[in-house]
Amino acid sequence: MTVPAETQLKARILEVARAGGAGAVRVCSAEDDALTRERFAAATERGDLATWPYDRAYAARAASPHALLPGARSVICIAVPFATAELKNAPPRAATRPLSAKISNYAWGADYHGVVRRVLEAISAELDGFARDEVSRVVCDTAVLAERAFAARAGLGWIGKHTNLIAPQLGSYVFLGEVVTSLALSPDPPLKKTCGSCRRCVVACPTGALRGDYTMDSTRCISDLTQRRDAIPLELRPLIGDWFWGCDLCQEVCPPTRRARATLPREFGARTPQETFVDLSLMLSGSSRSLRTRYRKSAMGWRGPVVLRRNAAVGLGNSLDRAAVPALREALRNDPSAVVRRHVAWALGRIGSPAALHALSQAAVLERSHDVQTEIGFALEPYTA
Ligand code: B12
Ligand code: SF4
Ligand code: SF4
Repeated sequence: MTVPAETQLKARILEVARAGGAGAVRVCSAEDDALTRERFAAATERGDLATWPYDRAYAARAASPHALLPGARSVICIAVPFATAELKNAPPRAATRPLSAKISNYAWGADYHGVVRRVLEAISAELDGFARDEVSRVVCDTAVLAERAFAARAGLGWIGKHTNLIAPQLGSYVFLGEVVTSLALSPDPPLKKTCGSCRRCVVACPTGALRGDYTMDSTRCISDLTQRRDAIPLELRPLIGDWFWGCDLCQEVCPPTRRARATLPREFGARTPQETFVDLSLMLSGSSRSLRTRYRKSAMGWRGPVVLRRNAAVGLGNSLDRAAVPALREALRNDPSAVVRRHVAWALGRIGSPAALHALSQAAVLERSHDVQTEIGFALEPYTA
């Protein structure tokens, strides 16, 4: 490609990306990334990603854009900011809704996948139009690619000790997306930046998931715990605190992210304070059909209604509020999912009021699931010694 043609194409890519909401766009080569392959494989071998179906073969694919598009030569990486300024004049959540829990700000408002994908498809159309052929493939979240690693290679930002990519001026509250293309575009250089001696995120993480060496044990991360499909390990449930979905703590304390927080893209920002938390009793009593309809278009919907009700049970347990007992008692009797009833039993045990213990003792007689019976036993144990 001639230099003027490339300059023109890159200018056009930048234009459509910015028009769609991207805050930064950079390019890197699509060559396999051996360091990423090894780091990714090491993470799977340590067990950091035990809740995900990742292994050494997956790591090799994630480090190779060619696996997505044979003949790939470049990767165009974009960052779409979603930092949302604090909602001004919002009453404190606890004052208005005591039995509620927080949603991580990446899941407020519209599901980001659609928004990021639209920008990527606009870039892809420019590339295909330029080449008069299909020369590109879009990637956001679900395709097998180590997105942070390629974004860092393109100099879109650097990977912080909280493992998120931090983009200069935008911070880490950015979604990433890529267009892999067989066109050869001149690459941008990576940044020469690290976190230096800062360790704020490591200190702020309540579960000890961050090691401080730019790696994390995802199985301890609240974001993972609230998204996994099966039972949440008993010892980690109290550490989830009042998070219902995802967690922002390591990014809230991150200096470059804090500085960038003033950015307010409308597409993701919560429109009302009610979008930033959930009413736990209502969530727990929601039917699968109503929850599916309500959360279909949000980033919280993809794991389905059982996970939402399970998280509600954990939040109610962590509230330690006796007002949660009627909703929990009802769910212990009637929720169709054994996974949900297990967490409900735990929550009642954690609250430990006479009404909560009575509900557990009644359920011990009627419950048919072995797993739920075991949880009821654990929940009653401290009170029967
Ligand atoms: C699985 C997954 C998760 C898992 C595991 C996260 C993890 N850290 O691995 C869980 C559920 C925990 C998770 C949580 C979140 N996620 Co997530 N997640 C993914 C997903 C689908 C795959 C990530 C993956 O492959 N992880 C495996 C690890 C080994 O790979 P990696 O993260 O790329 O790590 C690389 C670097 O850390 C580097 N590395 C390793 N060691 C070292 C050492 C040094 C010195 C250095 C510099 C680098 C380095 O090499 C690794 C291999 O590539 C990606 C989308 C994608 N396809 O990439 C989104 C993605 C990473 N998630 C994203 C987001 C927004 C989140 C949350 C912020 C959501 C929330 N608020 O709850 C949290 C952040 C939690 C956190 N502190 O990381 C964004 C990240 C945006 C950004 N700015 O970085 C992504 C890119 C989705 C997107 N398209 O925007 N996520
Ligand atoms: S998202 Fe929360 S739990 Fe996960 S690493 Fe960050 S602070 Fe820790
Ligand atoms: S809080 Fe500090 S150590 Fe953690 S990612 Fe941000 S700059 Fe890096």
